[in-house]
Amino acid sequence: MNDIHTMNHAADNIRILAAAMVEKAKSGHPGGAMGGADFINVLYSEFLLSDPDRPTWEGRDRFYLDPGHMAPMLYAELTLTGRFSIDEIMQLRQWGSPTPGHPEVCIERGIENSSGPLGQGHAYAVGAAIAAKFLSAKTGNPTFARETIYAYISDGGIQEEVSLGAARVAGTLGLDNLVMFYDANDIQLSTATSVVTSEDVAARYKALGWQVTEIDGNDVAEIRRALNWAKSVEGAPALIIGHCVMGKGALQADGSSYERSCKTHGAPLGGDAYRNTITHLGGNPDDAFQIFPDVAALYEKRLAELRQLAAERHKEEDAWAAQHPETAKMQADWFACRLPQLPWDSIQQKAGEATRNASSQCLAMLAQHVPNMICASADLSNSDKTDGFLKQTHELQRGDFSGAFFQAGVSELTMACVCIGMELHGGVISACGTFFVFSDYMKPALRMAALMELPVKYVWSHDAFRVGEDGPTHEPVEQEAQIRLMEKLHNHSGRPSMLVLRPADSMEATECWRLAMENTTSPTALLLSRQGIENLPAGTDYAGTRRGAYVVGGSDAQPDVILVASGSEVSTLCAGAQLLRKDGIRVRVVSVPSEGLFRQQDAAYQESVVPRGSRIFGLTAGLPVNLQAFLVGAAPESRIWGLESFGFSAPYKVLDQKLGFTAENVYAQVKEMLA
Ligand SMILES: Cc1ncc(C[n+]2csc(CCOP(=O)(O)OP(=O)(O)O)c2C)c(N)n1
Ligand SMILES: [Mg+2]
Repeated sequence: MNDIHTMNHAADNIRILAAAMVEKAKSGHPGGAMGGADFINVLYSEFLLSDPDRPTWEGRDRFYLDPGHMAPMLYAELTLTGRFSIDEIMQLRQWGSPTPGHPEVCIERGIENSSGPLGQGHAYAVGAAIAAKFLSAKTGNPTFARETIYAYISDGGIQEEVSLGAARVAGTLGLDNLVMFYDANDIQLSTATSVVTSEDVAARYKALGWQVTEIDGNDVAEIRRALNWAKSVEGAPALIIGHCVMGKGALQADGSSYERSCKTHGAPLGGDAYRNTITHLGGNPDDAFQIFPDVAALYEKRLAELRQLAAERHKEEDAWAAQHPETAKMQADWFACRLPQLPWDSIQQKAGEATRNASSQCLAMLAQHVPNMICASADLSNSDKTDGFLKQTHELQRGDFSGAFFQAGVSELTMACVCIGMELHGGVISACGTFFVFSDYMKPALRMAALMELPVKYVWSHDAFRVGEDGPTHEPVEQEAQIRLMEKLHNHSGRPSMLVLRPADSMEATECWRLAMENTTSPTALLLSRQGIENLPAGTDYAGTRRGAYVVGGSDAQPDVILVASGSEVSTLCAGAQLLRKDGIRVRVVSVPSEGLFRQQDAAYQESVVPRGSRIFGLTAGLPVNLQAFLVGAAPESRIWGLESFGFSAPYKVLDQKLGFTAENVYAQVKEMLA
C-alpha cells in the first residue's frame, strides 16, 4: 500500500498542475479540479486497470468524466500516468493542442469521452457498463466480467435531469460493474448548492437501487476504503459520495483561505492568490509545471504494476481465445467495426408498407445476423417498430445480459446517452427508437454522438403530420429541418456530422438501413413513416439511394418539370405526375432520402439528377427549407410546397387534403408554375 504522505503529495501535485494550467491559459476551472485531486489520484495510482502499452485494450477499466470543466484534473492525472507531457498541458485551451478546454475523446491518451454538457458523461458510463455485461454474456471472455466502469459526477451532473434516468437504468439492471464518485463540494458555478437544492442525494440513489456510502472526499484512506467497498458490491451499482473541498489548498492574495469559494469554479486563481497557493501546496510559483520525484516514483511503480496486472489478464484472455477461436475472431471484428456479410436481399418487403414496418423487417434480420447489436426503445417498441428486433431476442435484464434489447423506459435523453456509452465502450453497435417528434428530447446527446463520431443509429418513426389524430403535440414539422442541419455541420474529420435518411417506400427503407449499418464514422438517423406508402413506380433502381438523391422509375426523358421530395411525399409526387402526364407534361420524379449525401456526390452526378435551370417543384411535410437548396440555380418559377405551421388533430387523409399533400394539389401547383 502506498504511504499516505506520498499519496497526499501526489494529490497536491495534481492541484498545482491544474492551477498552473489554468493560470497559464488565463482561463479555465481550477477549484473543482483541486477538490477532486485526491480521488483521481487514488483511483489511478491504486485501482484503475489499464495496459500502459495498449491503451485501447478491450478489457481495460474505464473512467468517464462528467464535469468536463474539470479537464485540468484529468490532464494533470494523465500527465502523471505518462499519457500527456508537461509541454502539452502547458498548452491548455490553445489552438491545435491535445488539451482543449473540455476533454475530447481520445482513447489512446486515456480520455474515454468528450464531456462538457453536464450530466451526459456519467450516463455514458451506464451504457459502457451495460456493454461490458453484454459482451461478457455474448463472448464468455472472462475479461469483460472483470472490468470496472468508473464515473465521476459533480453537483451539476446530479442536478441535471438525465441523472435520474441514468440512475434508474443502472439500478434496475443491477450494474455492479459501475462505480460512481460524486464530488459533493457544495459549490457550483454561481451559488452554493444549498441555494438550489435540498435533495437527499443518498436517499435518491438508494431508492433507485444503488448501494451508497459517504466519505471525506479528500481523505486518501477513506477513498481507498470506499473504492474497495464499491468494487465488492454485488447486484447493484455503487455510489461514493465524496464530500470534497472546492479549491482544496487554495489561498487568497492576503494569505487567507480561498477554499469553498464559487470564484475558484471558473477563473484562474490569479496573481498573488496563485503564488500563495502554489507555495502552500509545496510548489514553485515561478516553475510550477513539475512532477515531484516521489510522485514520479509512485507512478513509475504503478506503471510496473499495471504491466504485470495487464499481462495476467492477457494470459487469461489468450487461454480463452485458444479455446474459443471463432468467438475470439468475432470479438476482434466487433471492436474493429467489421460487419459480417448481411443477407439484405433476403428481406421480404411488402408493397405499400409503412417504412416503420419496413424498418422492422430490417431490424429482424439484423437481430439474427449481427450478434453485437443492441437495439433500444423509449417505451415505444411496438409503435416505432423496433419490436422487429425484440421479437428475435429478449430484453437485457438484471442478472441476464444474453438478450440484446434495451427497454429504456420513457427517457429519450437517457437512452441516447446510454447508446453513446455502449459505442464508447467498443464492441457494440447501438440503435434506439422513439417517435421523431421526441428527438427533441435527445438533441443534446445527438450532438455529442456527432462530435465524437459515434455510429449510433436513431430509429425515428411517425415522421410527419400524418401521425394525424394524435394532434400537433405529436406531429413533427420543424424536426427534419433541425436534424438535417447536422448533415451540413462537419465533424473534425471533415465529414458531415450525421447521416439523415428518409426512405420513400419499403424497398428504399432496406437500402437506408444498409447505409446506416455501413456508416461506422457518424451517427445515422432514419425517419420513418407511420402510414403505409405506395411503392415507387416499377423500374426504380434503389441503388440510387446511396447517392442521396436519384431519379425514380417511370420518369420521362427531357422533363418539363422535376418533382423533388423525400419520404412518403415522393409517392404523392408520383401520383401527381400521373395527372400531369395526362396533360402531356413530361415529368421526372426525384427521391432525396438524404440531401447531405447527395451534395457529397460529384458535380456531374448532381447535374444529371437536377440539371441547372430546371423547373423544380418540391414537396415536403416539414418546413420548406428542407428542399430550398434545390431552388438554387433552378428556373425562377420553381417552388416548394411545405408545411409552415404546427399540425392539427384529424385523420391523416383529412390532413393531407386540408394541407395540400395530394396528387391533385401537386397537379394544380405545377400547372400554375408552368403557366
Ligand atoms: C448542461 C450544462 N449546463 C450548464 C453548464 C455550465 N456549467 C459548467 S460547470 C457548471 C456548474 C458546475 O457545478 P459543479 O458541478 O458543482 O462543479 P464545481 O463548481 O464544483 O466545479 C455549470 C453551470 C454545462 N457545462 N453544462
Ligand atoms: Mg460542486
